[in-house]
Amino acid sequence: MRFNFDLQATDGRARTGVISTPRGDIRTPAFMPVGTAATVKAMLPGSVRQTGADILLGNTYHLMLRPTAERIERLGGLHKFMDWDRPILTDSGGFQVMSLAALRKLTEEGVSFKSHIDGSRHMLTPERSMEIQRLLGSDIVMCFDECPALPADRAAIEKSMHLSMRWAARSRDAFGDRPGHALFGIQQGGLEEDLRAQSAAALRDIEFDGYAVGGLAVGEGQEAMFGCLDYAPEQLPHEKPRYLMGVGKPDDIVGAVARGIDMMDCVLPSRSGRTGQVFTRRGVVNIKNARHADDPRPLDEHCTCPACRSYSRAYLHHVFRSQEIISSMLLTWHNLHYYQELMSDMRAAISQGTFVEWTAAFATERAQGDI
Ligand code: PRF
Ligand code: ZN
Repeated sequence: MRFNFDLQATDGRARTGVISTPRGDIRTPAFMPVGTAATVKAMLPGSVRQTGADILLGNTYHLMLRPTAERIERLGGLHKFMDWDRPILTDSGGFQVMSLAALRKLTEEGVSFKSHIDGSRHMLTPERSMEIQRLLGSDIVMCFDECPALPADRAAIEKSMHLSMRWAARSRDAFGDRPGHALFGIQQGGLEEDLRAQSAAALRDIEFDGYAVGGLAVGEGQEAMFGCLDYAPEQLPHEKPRYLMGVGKPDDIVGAVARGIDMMDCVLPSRSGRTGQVFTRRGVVNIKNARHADDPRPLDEHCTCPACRSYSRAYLHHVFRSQEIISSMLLTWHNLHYYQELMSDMRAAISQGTFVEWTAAFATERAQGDI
């Protein structure tokens, strides 16, 4: 069975469809929970699935350092290792090296660095990243790229983009022909429209199964990011999935979908679950706040997640303050459920041709603030 994207409906620039893979379908627009270290923190895989996730994201950088890709391969691959049998997309490692590793050295060949875990020396190249992602058994493999932090001057962004495009060609060659597995290219070019266009042209020439918009949500702010998303997705092939990497807050996600993005990932719902930040249809709630201490109501009376079905705000406040493990479990579940419901609501609105009305209602409800 082949990897395929079936674009089913569009509404303005927003799109809905299905990516089919041998490990199951991915309904788009799709949100991918982050399972960096072979776990979505505080959640069992079956629970992640119950929130509505079709696909998880894993990380080359973390897994190559611990427990190593070779060990995961010996143990039967990442899906078996973590007990998630649906699709997994893996990021290629370059972005995480730049944000987490020490003593990084960037050359034409790749990046050498010291592990943030034990200081050991490693090298990532396009070829090694492809090998690691193959050993893991990743269904959607990302090209090895470099993502400059913004703001950066145009010359630096241009140079980095060209390096990423040479690495994209090497990634394609090293990936080879692997039926049922997909390789996605990653567009770079900062906030420069012409560099984004050059990057898109280079990637289209190489030919990928899907295309990511990289290099955004790196400090430029929402307005600048949306400014770039007004043209960047349109520069990429219409008939292939478009993935915006590392985004974002609920309103970032809605704005990205409105501009033609099909896939996203972000640590925000899971990480916020562990820090007491809760996403609801009426905005963000901090469960630590004393105003919840006596509140018998659920976080969100319409939400059907276990945190809302069975527990009061008072209980969630108590277990958070007491640093009980169940606090991370319940709040992560709620946040992931909220994100997946957001995606399924958008898919339905796009199918029905009511996406503009849906986004207006989304904004109105959030403007009301918490109950
Ligand atoms: N490249 C890769 N991974 C990423 C990014 C990127 O540009 C970003 C940028 N938001 C997040 N994760 N490979
Ligand atoms: Zn809930």
